[in-house]
Amino acid sequence: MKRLILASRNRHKLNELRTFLRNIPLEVVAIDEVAPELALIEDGETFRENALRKARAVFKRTGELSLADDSGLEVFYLNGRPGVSSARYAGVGTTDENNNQKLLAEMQGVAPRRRGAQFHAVLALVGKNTEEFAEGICLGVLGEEPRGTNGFGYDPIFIPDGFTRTYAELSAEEKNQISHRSKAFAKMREILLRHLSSDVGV
Ligand code: ITT
Repeated sequence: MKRLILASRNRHKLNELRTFLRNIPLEVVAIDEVAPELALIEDGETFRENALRKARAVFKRTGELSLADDSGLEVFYLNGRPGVSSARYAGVGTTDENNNQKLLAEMQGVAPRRRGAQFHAVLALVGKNTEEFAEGICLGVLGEEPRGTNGFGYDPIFIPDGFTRTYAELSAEEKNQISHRSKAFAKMREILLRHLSSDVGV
Protein backbone atom coordinates (compact mmCIF):
# COMPACT_ATOMS: atom_id res chain seq x y z
CA MET A 1 0.00 0.00 0.00
CA LYS A 2 1.25 3.52 -0.76
CA ARG A 3 2.22 5.63 2.20
CA LEU A 4 1.06 9.12 3.13
CA ILE A 5 3.39 11.04 5.43
CA LEU A 6 1.69 13.52 7.77
CA ALA A 7 3.84 16.65 8.09
CA SER A 8 2.68 17.55 11.62
CA ARG A 9 3.92 17.18 15.16
CA ASN A 10 0.65 18.24 16.77
CA ARG A 11 -0.77 15.00 18.20
CA HIS A 12 -4.33 16.37 18.24
CA LYS A 13 -4.18 17.30 14.58
CA LEU A 14 -2.60 13.93 13.82
CA ASN A 15 -5.47 12.14 15.58
CA GLU A 16 -8.08 14.13 13.66
CA LEU A 17 -6.35 13.54 10.34
CA ARG A 18 -5.96 9.81 11.02
CA THR A 19 -9.70 9.61 11.72
CA PHE A 20 -10.53 11.35 8.43
CA LEU A 21 -8.11 9.10 6.53
CA ARG A 22 -9.54 5.87 7.95
CA ASN A 23 -11.26 4.66 4.81
CA ILE A 24 -8.65 5.73 2.29
CA PRO A 25 -6.32 2.98 1.04
CA LEU A 26 -3.10 4.63 2.18
CA GLU A 27 -0.74 3.67 4.98
CA VAL A 28 -0.65 6.77 7.19
CA VAL A 29 2.65 7.61 8.86
CA ALA A 30 3.55 10.65 10.98
CA ILE A 31 6.78 12.52 10.18
CA ASP A 32 8.24 11.65 13.59
CA GLU A 33 8.09 7.96 12.67
CA VAL A 34 10.34 8.49 9.64
CA ALA A 35 12.33 11.71 10.14
CA PRO A 36 12.10 13.01 13.71
CA GLU A 37 15.02 15.35 13.13
CA LEU A 38 13.43 17.20 10.22
CA ALA A 39 12.53 20.82 11.03
CA LEU A 40 9.10 21.98 9.91
CA ILE A 41 9.52 25.72 9.50
CA GLU A 42 6.49 28.01 9.44
CA ASP A 43 7.65 31.50 8.55
CA GLY A 44 5.12 32.29 5.85
CA GLU A 45 2.44 34.96 6.00
CA THR A 46 -0.50 32.74 5.11
CA PHE A 47 -1.82 29.33 6.10
CA ARG A 48 -1.39 28.24 2.50
CA GLU A 49 2.29 29.22 2.37
CA ASN A 50 3.03 27.48 5.68
CA ALA A 51 1.14 24.31 4.79
CA LEU A 52 2.99 24.16 1.46
CA ARG A 53 6.38 24.68 3.15
CA LYS A 54 5.77 21.86 5.62
CA ALA A 55 4.50 19.42 2.98
CA ARG A 56 7.34 20.30 0.59
CA ALA A 57 9.98 19.81 3.31
CA VAL A 58 8.61 16.35 4.11
CA PHE A 59 8.31 15.33 0.47
CA LYS A 60 11.87 16.53 -0.19
CA ARG A 61 13.16 14.45 2.74
CA THR A 62 11.10 11.28 2.17
CA GLY A 63 10.21 11.26 -1.55
CA GLU A 64 6.75 10.09 -0.46
CA LEU A 65 3.32 11.70 -0.73
CA SER A 66 3.11 14.28 2.07
CA LEU A 67 0.19 16.06 3.69
CA ALA A 68 0.47 19.16 5.91
CA ASP A 69 -2.09 21.23 7.81
CA ASP A 70 -1.67 24.88 8.72
CA SER A 71 -4.51 26.33 10.69
CA GLY A 72 -5.59 28.84 13.29
CA LEU A 73 -8.24 31.06 14.77
CA GLU A 74 -9.09 34.41 13.16
CA VAL A 75 -10.96 36.93 15.33
CA PHE A 76 -12.66 39.59 13.22
CA TYR A 77 -12.49 42.30 15.94
CA LEU A 78 -8.69 41.79 15.99
CA ASN A 79 -8.35 41.97 12.19
CA GLY A 80 -7.76 38.24 11.92
CA ARG A 81 -5.36 37.73 14.84
CA PRO A 82 -4.04 35.34 16.11
CA GLY A 83 -4.24 33.84 12.56
CA VAL A 84 -0.98 32.26 11.39
CA SER A 85 0.52 33.01 14.83
CA SER A 86 -2.14 30.94 16.63
CA ALA A 87 0.27 28.30 17.99
CA ARG A 88 2.67 30.91 19.39
CA TYR A 89 0.33 33.83 20.18
CA ALA A 90 1.52 34.23 23.79
CA GLY A 91 5.14 33.44 22.79
CA VAL A 92 7.19 30.64 21.22
CA GLY A 93 6.87 27.41 23.25
CA THR A 94 3.87 28.72 25.20
CA THR A 95 0.85 26.70 26.35
CA ASP A 96 -2.67 26.55 24.91
CA GLU A 97 -3.90 27.99 28.20
CA ASN A 98 -1.65 31.04 27.90
CA ASN A 99 -2.79 31.63 24.32
CA ASN A 100 -6.43 31.45 25.41
CA GLN A 101 -5.84 33.81 28.34
CA LYS A 102 -4.05 36.34 26.14
CA LEU A 103 -6.86 36.32 23.61
CA LEU A 104 -9.60 36.56 26.25
CA ALA A 105 -7.79 39.50 27.89
CA GLU A 106 -7.61 41.34 24.55
CA MET A 107 -11.31 40.73 24.01
CA GLN A 108 -12.39 41.62 27.55
CA GLY A 109 -15.44 43.90 27.50
CA VAL A 110 -16.08 43.38 23.77
CA ALA A 111 -19.83 42.87 23.25
CA PRO A 112 -21.10 39.42 22.14
CA ARG A 113 -22.18 40.69 18.70
CA ARG A 114 -18.60 41.83 18.02
CA ARG A 115 -16.96 38.56 19.08
CA GLY A 116 -17.25 36.82 15.70
CA ALA A 117 -14.38 34.51 14.72
CA GLN A 118 -13.51 31.67 12.39
CA PHE A 119 -11.29 28.64 12.53
CA HIS A 120 -9.41 28.24 9.28
CA ALA A 121 -7.46 25.24 7.99
CA VAL A 122 -5.44 24.77 4.82
CA LEU A 123 -4.22 21.31 3.85
CA ALA A 124 -1.38 20.95 1.36
CA LEU A 125 -0.57 17.73 -0.47
CA VAL A 126 2.84 17.40 -2.12
CA GLY A 127 4.02 14.49 -4.24
CA LYS A 128 5.87 13.86 -7.48
CA ASN A 129 4.33 16.39 -9.95
CA THR A 130 1.69 17.25 -7.36
CA GLU A 131 0.94 20.34 -5.27
CA GLU A 132 -2.69 20.57 -4.23
CA PHE A 133 -4.58 22.53 -1.56
CA ALA A 134 -7.87 22.26 0.28
CA GLU A 135 -9.32 24.84 2.61
CA GLY A 136 -12.02 24.80 5.31
CA ILE A 137 -13.61 27.41 7.56
CA CYS A 138 -15.87 27.11 10.59
CA LEU A 139 -17.64 30.31 11.68
CA GLY A 140 -18.51 31.02 15.29
CA VAL A 141 -18.01 33.36 18.23
CA LEU A 142 -15.41 33.74 20.93
CA GLY A 143 -16.66 32.79 24.40
CA GLU A 144 -16.16 34.87 27.55
CA GLU A 145 -14.24 32.17 29.45
CA PRO A 146 -12.79 28.70 28.75
CA ARG A 147 -15.33 25.85 28.87
CA GLY A 148 -14.83 22.13 28.24
CA THR A 149 -11.89 19.76 28.32
CA ASN A 150 -11.98 17.98 24.95
CA GLY A 151 -9.77 18.86 22.01
CA PHE A 152 -6.87 21.29 22.15
CA GLY A 153 -5.70 24.83 21.40
CA TYR A 154 -8.49 27.39 21.31
CA ASP A 155 -11.26 24.76 21.49
CA PRO A 156 -12.42 25.86 25.00
CA ILE A 157 -13.12 29.44 23.87
CA PHE A 158 -14.69 28.90 20.43
CA ILE A 159 -18.45 28.40 20.04
CA PRO A 160 -19.29 27.24 16.51
CA ASP A 161 -22.37 28.72 14.83
CA GLY A 162 -25.51 26.71 15.58
CA PHE A 163 -24.17 25.56 18.97
CA THR A 164 -24.18 26.90 22.53
CA ARG A 165 -21.28 24.60 23.49
CA THR A 166 -17.62 25.29 22.77
CA TYR A 167 -15.57 23.02 20.50
CA ALA A 168 -14.06 21.62 23.74
CA GLU A 169 -17.55 20.67 24.99
CA LEU A 170 -18.31 18.72 21.80
CA SER A 171 -17.32 15.09 21.43
CA ALA A 172 -14.56 14.35 18.91
CA GLU A 173 -17.26 12.96 16.56
CA GLU A 174 -19.34 16.15 16.82
CA LYS A 175 -16.33 18.40 16.24
CA ASN A 176 -15.23 16.29 13.29
CA GLN A 177 -18.61 16.74 11.62
CA ILE A 178 -18.44 20.54 11.50
CA SER A 179 -14.83 21.60 11.98
CA HIS A 180 -12.65 23.69 9.69
CA ARG A 181 -10.26 20.74 9.37
CA SER A 182 -13.00 18.27 8.47
CA LYS A 183 -14.31 20.64 5.78
CA ALA A 184 -10.83 21.02 4.33
CA PHE A 185 -10.36 17.27 4.49
CA ALA A 186 -13.63 16.55 2.68
CA LYS A 187 -12.11 18.38 -0.32
CA MET A 188 -8.70 16.78 0.15
CA ARG A 189 -10.35 13.37 0.24
CA GLU A 190 -11.55 13.88 -3.35
CA ILE A 191 -8.08 14.97 -4.41
CA LEU A 192 -6.46 11.93 -2.76
CA LEU A 193 -8.94 9.51 -4.28
CA ARG A 194 -8.49 11.05 -7.73
CA HIS A 195 -4.71 10.71 -7.42
CA LEU A 196 -4.94 7.15 -6.18
CA SER A 197 -7.19 6.10 -9.03
CA SER A 198 -5.10 7.80 -11.73
CA ASP A 199 -1.80 7.22 -9.91
CA VAL A 200 -0.61 10.53 -11.39
CA GLY A 201 2.04 12.17 -9.32
CA VAL A 202 1.58 10.00 -6.26
P1 ITT B 1 2.22 21.38 13.17
O1 ITT B 1 2.80 22.61 12.51
O2 ITT B 1 3.27 20.42 13.61
O3 ITT B 1 1.14 20.74 12.36
P2 ITT B 1 1.14 23.31 15.08
O4 ITT B 1 0.27 23.17 16.29
O5 ITT B 1 2.41 24.13 15.24
O6 ITT B 1 1.49 21.84 14.55
P3 ITT B 1 0.03 25.30 13.31
O7 ITT B 1 1.28 26.09 13.20
O8 ITT B 1 -0.84 25.10 12.13
O9 ITT B 1 0.30 23.86 13.90
O10 ITT B 1 -0.79 26.01 14.46
C1 ITT B 1 -2.10 25.72 14.63
C2 ITT B 1 -2.56 26.32 15.94
O11 ITT B 1 -3.89 26.85 15.73
C3 ITT B 1 -2.71 25.23 16.99
O12 ITT B 1 -1.53 25.08 17.74
C4 ITT B 1 -3.88 25.76 17.81
O13 ITT B 1 -3.44 26.72 18.72
C5 ITT B 1 -4.75 26.42 16.75
N1 ITT B 1 -5.69 25.46 16.16
C6 ITT B 1 -5.72 24.95 14.89
N2 ITT B 1 -6.72 24.06 14.74
C7 ITT B 1 -7.33 24.01 15.93
C8 ITT B 1 -8.43 23.27 16.43
O14 ITT B 1 -9.06 22.36 15.68
N3 ITT B 1 -8.79 23.47 17.69
C9 ITT B 1 -8.15 24.35 18.48
N4 ITT B 1 -7.10 25.07 18.12
C10 ITT B 1 -6.69 24.90 16.85
